[in-house]
Amino acid sequence: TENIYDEMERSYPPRDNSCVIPVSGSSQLLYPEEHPREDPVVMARRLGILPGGQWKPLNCHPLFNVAIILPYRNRQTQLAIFMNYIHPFLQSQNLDYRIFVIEQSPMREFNRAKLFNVGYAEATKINDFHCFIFQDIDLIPQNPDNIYACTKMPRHMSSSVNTFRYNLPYTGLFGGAIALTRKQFERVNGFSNVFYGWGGEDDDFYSRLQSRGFQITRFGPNVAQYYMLTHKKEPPSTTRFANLETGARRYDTDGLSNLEYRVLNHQLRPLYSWILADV
Ligand code: NGS
Repeated sequence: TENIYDEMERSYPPRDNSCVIPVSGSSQLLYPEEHPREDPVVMARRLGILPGGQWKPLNCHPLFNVAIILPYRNRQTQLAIFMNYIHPFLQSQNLDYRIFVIEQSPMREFNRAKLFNVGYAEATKINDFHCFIFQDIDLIPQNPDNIYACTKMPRHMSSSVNTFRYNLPYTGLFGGAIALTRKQFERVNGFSNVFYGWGGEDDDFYSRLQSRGFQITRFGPNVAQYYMLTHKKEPPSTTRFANLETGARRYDTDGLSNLEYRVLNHQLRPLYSWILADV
């Protein structure tokens, strides 16, 4: 696991008293059920989390500055389980982080990719984040060595999920949880905005990366283990294949470059920054 550290793209230059990321090398998996649920206000106070779900270590200089972007609609229990679990997990890695939940207003079909773009745009207004984790709230990282920070290459983080019996279903899968630096994300113009409904947006994003010459990286299957919280499957969108086929024409014009949305509401909640957006 020591070479994982060499693959990381630091947000801050190393200096005296830089934080270290403890690498356990342990294969002991964590499960969300084993984390006793705590009231969010109590947890924030106990762990020193600032309003809006921000934290950084105070006894050393963090090496990584990370925004975690979570698209959301209608999954209250999963959100609570995720937050209860993820803060101690991130703190154990000594990251300087902030969590954003981007909720889509009820009007249209869910657009995961566009919500990622919105989260990126809103986070960037607040702070000069160096690294972005884009991920679903139903995915729980099970190995504390799965560092929630960026690598030199865009990284597919959730390559080993329990529902696939910890196997990668196909090489080009770039869904679930991914990590990109601000530079990498800007280079591909973010995600496409046209993928309403389930499926395809992650495949389109993978093609964007390939078209710009990016190699992607993954940590080993024992490090990249995730536990998926169960829910019923969404019906796949009927337009996803057509959007994928014509995707390449839109890489430069569809994404961060033409992003339009309305923020309907926002709050600094104890464990995360909440943004309600009409997309
Ligand atoms: C592909 C989807 C992806 C999706 C992946 C895994 O078929 O968006 O399955 O889905 N692509 C298309 O529909 C074109 S999963 O089995 O995790 O539900 O991420």
